[in-house]
This record gives sequence, structure tokens and C-alpha cells, in this order.
Amino acid sequence: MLSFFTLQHQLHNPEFEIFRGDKVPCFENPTRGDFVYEALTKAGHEITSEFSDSSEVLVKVHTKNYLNFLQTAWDQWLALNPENINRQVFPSVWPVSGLRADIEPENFGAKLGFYSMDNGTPMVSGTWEVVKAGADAAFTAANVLMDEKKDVFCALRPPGHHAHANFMGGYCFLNNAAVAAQTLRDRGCKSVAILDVDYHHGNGTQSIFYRRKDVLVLNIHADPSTDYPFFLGNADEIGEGSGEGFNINYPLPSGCSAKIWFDALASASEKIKQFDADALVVSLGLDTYIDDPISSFNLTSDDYIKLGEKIKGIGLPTIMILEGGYATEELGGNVTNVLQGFESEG
Ligand code: Q9C
Ligand code: ZN
Repeated sequence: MLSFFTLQHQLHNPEFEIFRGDKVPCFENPTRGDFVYEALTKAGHEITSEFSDSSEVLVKVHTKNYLNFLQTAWDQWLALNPENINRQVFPSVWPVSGLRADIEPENFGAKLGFYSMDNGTPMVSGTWEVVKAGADAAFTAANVLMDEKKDVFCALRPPGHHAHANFMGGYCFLNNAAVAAQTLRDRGCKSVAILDVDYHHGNGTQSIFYRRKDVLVLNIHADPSTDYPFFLGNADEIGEGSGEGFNINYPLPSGCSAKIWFDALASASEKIKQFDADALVVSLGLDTYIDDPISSFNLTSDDYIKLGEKIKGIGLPTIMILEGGYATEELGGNVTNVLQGFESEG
């Protein structure tokens, strides 16, 4: 399957994140992209790194202020102290409920909190370049799907589905799935479905389309009462205004079986078929894998072949976009298993 990938991803290379007060190695690191690239190559998938500029669509799914912040954040960090060149950027204060979240602060540390939901999304010098290339890939993939009528896969990192219109979080900066879905709409699809199968709820994607009925968003994920992102992803979040009824969440118990997971997938697929979309965007997180180091679902590598078959069975022109998945050595094989299952299904 035609796959979008660039070695540029290696420039987003944070060394550590904070876990319970300690510095721990980043789960979301360049080896993920390297293993996926290797597996795609080995399995004979065609790979392209030719992307076009997604700016016209980026401003429709993110706020201009947030985009401007992301693009200039590293320079602002260096302006504080040139020695920051080897320091990762982390926020430490947030405008939570009850504080003023409507005034962008001048102080850079405060700005960081203003534009983020957690301290788990480290930024380094190359981050903007890499995340912009990821959005460009999603944009180009959607255009290729429309122009050439072929299904495509975006092997992107860092992931995107936790990124809201105006803040980053959960290793995510730009919402690639939202960029792809919006591009499909702009290119003439009357409606689009986004199916998010990452272990974690895709809070950013849900939020971006929450008041819209032209993009149906479905999420299968660990219950937010026990798992990140904690503060979104419950079953009673069904959309708002004209978007009411066009957001569907399937929170599943931490540790649940593959059978329960595939039952939820069957329900979600049924909803997508009833919705009658013109195209499907899949937020393909592979952190549902049994050996994922930060997650607790139980899918095996063989289950990913089945997942690919089921996605194909939905019967829509499809863009799959990589989200999470932190068992890095198995990530490449799990990705190519999904593609294999998808392509085997007539
Ligand atoms: N020590 C995605 O899978 N925090 N994001 C984990 C582990 C957040 C995961 C902390 C996990 C976000 C796209
Ligand atoms: Zn995840």
C-alpha cells in the first residue's frame, strides 16, 4: 500500500519524559519510526516522501495563535537562555477550570501551559519541522486518495490524536487525522468518518469535530477513569449542537480481552456503515498490543491482520494514520500486519 513517510521524523528526538517525578526515557522515540520504515520496506510497500504544504487546511483544524506558538516556541525558549539549546521544553503551570484561559500570557513558561494539557509532551529543536511534515503528509495522502482513488497509509510520528485545536498533549502537536478528514471534506467528500483505534481516547479529534455533523468520530479506547487522557472519552459524550449524535465513544475496561475489543469494533463499523460516509480516516494506534509498555489491552500480532480485514470490510476509501504504539520492536510487524489484512480482503 502507498505509504507516506519521511526520515525527518528523527529530528523529533526528546530524550526523556517525566514519570512520577523521575526522568524516564521517552516511549515516543525515533526507533518507532525506524522500525516501521524497515518493516514497510521489507514487506514491499511503496513509500513516498513528497508532501505538499498543508497550511490552508491546518488553519481550519487549529487556531492561528496555537500554530504561531508551535512554530516559534523553540526560538522563544532559546531567547530565554542560549544554553537552553540542549534542554527539552516542559510546561509547569496550566489555566485549569476557574483560571483565565482567555488571555494569552506574555511569559513563555506560562504560554507553554496555556497551549498544552500535560507535561508529557516534550518539545525539542526539530519538533515544529517534523510535526509540520506530518500534517503535510496527511494532507497529501488525502489529496492522493481523491485524485488517484487509492487507499493510503501515513507512517507518522509523533502522533496527533491528542492535539486539540489550540493545545498539545499526549506526545501530540498537530492533529494529522483531523487534517486528513478536513482535506477530504474540502476535496468534495460530503461526509467523512474517523475511526480511532488507539488505546487512548482521541480527545483532540473528538473536540475538533464535536459540533459538526459532517465528520463522524468514533473512538475505541481504555476507560478514561483509569487511563490517559482521563478528562475526556466517556460514553455520554455524543457531540453538541448540530454535531449531536455524531461522536461515539466505546470506553472499555482496562485489561479487557481482544474479544471485547473486536465486539466494540463491530459496533463501530456498523455505525460507520449507517452513516454513509464517502471516506474513512483511521487513527491507527498500535498500543492496544498485549506487550505495549504503557497500555493494558491484549491484542496479538495476528489480531492486527484481522483488524486490517475488518477495516477493509467497512468498504470505504481509507486513509490509515499511525498514532501510538510503544512496543517498538514489534511495532513495524504489527503495522504491516494491518496493511496485509487490509490488502488481502477483496
Ligand atoms: N509514563 C498516544 O498513544 N502519558 N499517546 C503516558 C507514561 C500519556 C499516549 C505516561 C500517554 C499518551 C498517542
Ligand atoms: Zn495511545
